[in-house]
Amino acid sequence: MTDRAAAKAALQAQTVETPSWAYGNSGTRFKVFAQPGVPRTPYEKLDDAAQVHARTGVAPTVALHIPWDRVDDYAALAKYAAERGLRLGTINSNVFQDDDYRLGSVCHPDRAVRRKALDHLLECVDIMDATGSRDLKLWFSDGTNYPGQDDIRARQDRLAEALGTVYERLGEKQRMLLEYKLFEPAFYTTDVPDWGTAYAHCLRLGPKAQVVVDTGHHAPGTNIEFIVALLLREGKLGGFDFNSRFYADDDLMAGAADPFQLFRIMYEVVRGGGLTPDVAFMLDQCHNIEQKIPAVIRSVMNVQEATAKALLVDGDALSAAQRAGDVLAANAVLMDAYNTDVRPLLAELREETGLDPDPVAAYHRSGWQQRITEERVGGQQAGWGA
Ligand code: LRH
Ligand code: MN
Ligand code: MN
Repeated sequence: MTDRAAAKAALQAQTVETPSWAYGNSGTRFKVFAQPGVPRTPYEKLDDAAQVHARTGVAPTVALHIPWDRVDDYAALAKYAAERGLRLGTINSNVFQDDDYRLGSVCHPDRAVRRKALDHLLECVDIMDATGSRDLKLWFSDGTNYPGQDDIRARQDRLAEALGTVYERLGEKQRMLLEYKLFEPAFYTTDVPDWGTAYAHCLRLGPKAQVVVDTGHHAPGTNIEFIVALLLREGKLGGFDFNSRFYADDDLMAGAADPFQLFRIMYEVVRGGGLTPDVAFMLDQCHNIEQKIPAVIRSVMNVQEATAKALLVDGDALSAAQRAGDVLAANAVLMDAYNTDVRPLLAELREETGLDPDPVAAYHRSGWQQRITEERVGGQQAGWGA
């Protein structure tokens, strides 16, 4: 038996963090398509994020990317967010967009470049102090393009040294989330290419270091839900960067390319007791050709739908079938939940909390898109892809 009321309570408690960069113009290395009404400042990105939260009720935090969201006064930005019912969330560091980082950042062979990268990471912790953010997300584009280019082991030593220094700087309630990615921009070795490497570093560092799973950062065919189950079991799953992909790091809307995979991931989260604030559910995606705010709303809803289905899995029936070795029955229990149309349940939940049951339609009716199209001229690029 599944408990609809318990599922609703869990859905009401789950929050999804939206990324500031999803609201800005973005593209590929071939072309960035500018859209009308796109934010010109981090403040305007918060205005748009507030629309997503107003329609969905479950997106109260916004991730920042430094320096894309650099401002003079972060406490003022946090206050601006609070006035809109939002909080500033994860601080994403950026040590990949400077000429000095051609051979890497914290793994660079030159000590001076490593120091520059480390100083940026430490500055991000200062920013967290000002914004009240809990998490620092670390993704390194570091790697090499050719065999022999640099010493693979020495680069791991340099990485460990930098991570250790950042770890020591963290406050009592702050965490660092280490994000791995198979390849790109480095094409031969990447210094944090997989969950195992991230896990090994985080394990040595201690409990404030956690692994973050970006769903677009694996080889095709990788069983991501297995990684999720394992990290949760080890107490090392810090959060997700949700997005979806058909080929590589496509950064398409979460749940768009493979909703079944998102369900399987969320089932392991539920099964492993990961539906808690200790696991950060973040979006990390770009909307290159589609309208941005409704795309973020749709993505939040996709995460909610996958979570709802995961919560509806009949755990008793599943474990009975598993104990009996009834392969088909066990699979059927999982598929029953996946094939349930959870949209009425989520619509009901929204109505109960005073929201419109259809967040995308409500956004389109709100007039916000027309307003920003008229008022904002010269929207800001999300940060890369120029
Ligand atoms: C790297 C990544 C990482 C960055 C973001 C913009 O591919 O996933 O999380 O911070 O993209
Ligand atoms: Mn990411
Ligand atoms: Mn990515």
